Amino acid sequence: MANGILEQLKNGLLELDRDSTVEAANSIIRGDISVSVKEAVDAVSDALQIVGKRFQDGDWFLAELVYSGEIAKEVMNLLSPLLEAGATESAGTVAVGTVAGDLHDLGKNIFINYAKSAGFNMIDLGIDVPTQKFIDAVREHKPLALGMSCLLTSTDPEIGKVIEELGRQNLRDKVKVIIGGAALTEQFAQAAGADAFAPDAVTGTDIIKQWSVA
Ligand code: B12
Repeated sequence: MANGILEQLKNGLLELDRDSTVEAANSIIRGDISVSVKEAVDAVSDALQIVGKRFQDGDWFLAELVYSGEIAKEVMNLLSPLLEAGATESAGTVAVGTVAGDLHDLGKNIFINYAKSAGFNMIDLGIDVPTQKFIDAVREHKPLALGMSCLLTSTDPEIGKVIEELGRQNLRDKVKVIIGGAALTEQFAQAAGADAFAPDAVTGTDIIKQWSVA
C-alpha cells in the first residue's frame, strides 16, 4: 500500500496527471497510508530526474518540462509543512538563494525545509538572486552559512562571483559557503572556493549541523 501511494505520486508526475499526484500527496498528509514525508519528497525527486532525462533526450519538450515543474511545486508546497513540523530551537541561521539567471527552486526549497526541520532558522533569498543580495544578506543576518543553488551550467560562474565579492567586502571568513544543484560537483565547489558541495538536501543539512556545533 505504501509503495502504491509512492508509485501514484511518481507516476502521476510522469504522466502529467496533476489530480492523481496531488491526491497521492494529500493522502500521505492525511496519514491514510504510513509513508514518511522524506519518502514522498524522494519519490517526487526521482520522478524529476526522469523528467530531466526525457527533456535531455528530446522525448519531452519545454511545455512538458514546465507543466511537470508546476505539478512538482504544488506537491512540494503541500508536503513542506510536514517537514517543518519537527522544528525545535534554532541551531543557527542559514541564508539560501538560487543564483542570478536561474529560476529553479524546487531543490533549494527542499533543502530549506529539511534544514528547518533540523532546527535551523532559514532565510530564503528566492530565485535569480544577484550577487549583492547574497552579500547584503550576510551583512544583515550574519548567518552561519550561505547556501547557493544552481541547476544551469550557464549560471554556475555566478557562484565564484559571489564568493569573490564576499572576499572583496571582507566577509569571506565570517560565513561558510555551501552549494548544491544539478549543475555542480565537489570539484566545482573546490575550484570556486566554496566550503562544501551537497549532492542532496539531507547531506547539506548534515554539513551545516557539523558547522553549527563546531
Ligand atoms: C523542473 C525543472 C525545470 C522547471 C523549474 C521549476 C522550479 N520551480 O524549480 C522549469 C520548467 C521552470 C525549468 C526551466 C528551465 N530548465 Co529546467 N529542469 C527541471 C528539472 C526537470 C528538475 C529540477 C528539479 O527540480 N529537480 C528536483 C530537485 C529536488 O533536485 P535538485 O534541484 O538537484 O535539488 C536537490 C539537490 O541538488 C540539492 N540542492 C539543490 N540546491 C541546493 C542548494 C543548497 C545550498 C544545498 C545544500 C543543496 C541543494 O538538494 C535538493 C534535494 O535533495 C531538471 C532536470 C534535473 N535532472 O535536474 C531540469 C534542468 C535543470 N533544466 C534545464 C534547462 C535547460 C532548463 C531551461 C533552460 C529550459 C529552456 N530551454 O527554457 C529553463 C531555464 C529557466 C531558468 N532561467 O532557470 C537543464 C539544465 C542543463 C544544464 N546543464 O544547464 C536540466 C538539467 C534538464 C536537462 N537534462 O536538460 N526547469
